[in-house]
Amino acid sequence: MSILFISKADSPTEWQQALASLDPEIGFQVWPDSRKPEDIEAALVWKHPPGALLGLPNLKLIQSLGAGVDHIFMDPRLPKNVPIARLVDSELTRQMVEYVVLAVLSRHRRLDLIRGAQLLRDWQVIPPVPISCSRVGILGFGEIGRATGNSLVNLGFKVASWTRTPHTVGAVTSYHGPEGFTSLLEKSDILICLLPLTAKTRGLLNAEAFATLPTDAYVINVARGAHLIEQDLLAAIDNGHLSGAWLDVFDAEPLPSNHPFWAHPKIVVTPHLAGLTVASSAASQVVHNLQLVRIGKPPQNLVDPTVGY
Ligand code: OXD
Repeated sequence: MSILFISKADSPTEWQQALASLDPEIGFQVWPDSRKPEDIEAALVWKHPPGALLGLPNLKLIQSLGAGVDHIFMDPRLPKNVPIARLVDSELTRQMVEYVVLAVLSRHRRLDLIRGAQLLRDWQVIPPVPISCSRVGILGFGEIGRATGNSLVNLGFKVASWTRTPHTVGAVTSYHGPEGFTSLLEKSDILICLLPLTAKTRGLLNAEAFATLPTDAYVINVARGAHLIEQDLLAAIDNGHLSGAWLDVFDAEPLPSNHPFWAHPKIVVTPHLAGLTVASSAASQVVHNLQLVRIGKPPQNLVDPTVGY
């Protein structure tokens, strides 16, 4: 029995080796060269072509190769009643935390101003502001949000989080629902988006949300480009309300070369690299999920298709 691998972004060789080192019995087929559809028990996917998961009579698991699963729901012809699992991996989480902490600290210590002064050969001392003056708001508080929140709290930041439904968290103030969203925005000098992309979160970072943020606030988006209305962000930065943004995800990826974000002095652009799945770390979860679905149990990190994550 085998796993079907569909991804242009991940290495099939690394995945095949990582899976074989854990269970040499697992066969491995790479789309579109898969020859034995009846052997396929699990599909390991990142942005698979619509319809590619049909015609697999023994498919028991659709496993995302990333933390997000919005790419799976973009397929209007998904097979019915096959469980879908998110990837929750300690290495991926660690990379995301590193990236967000980098962006938050760069903003907090005003690396943009320091670099600007360097380019002018200007020995300008930009004094650090007290860490308590940089209030951080995190939208989305799953595995990655919690780990990020804890790291920022440990550094001394005042952190709040927002989720769709109520949640309790130790040192982090929590908000939920539409009113909580406004309350969190009003108190976020640095706003981090780590939300899953669903019909309810698409376009949430829009002109109204930006206007609710305090003057001079900074936006970090490491979730999906479609959470944010790009023109609204540009307007809020260019009219001086927001001080800038740090973006890893975009509406169109790769970001077109003529896009205004590339050369904007107040926007940092990185090419969707905040967290990249490492096969040797994540493969054990895939094998474990395969074992679970084989005995009729739900996989770990099961997605609820009614909410989309
Ligand atoms: C993911 C991503 O979902 O890298 O893991 O965007």
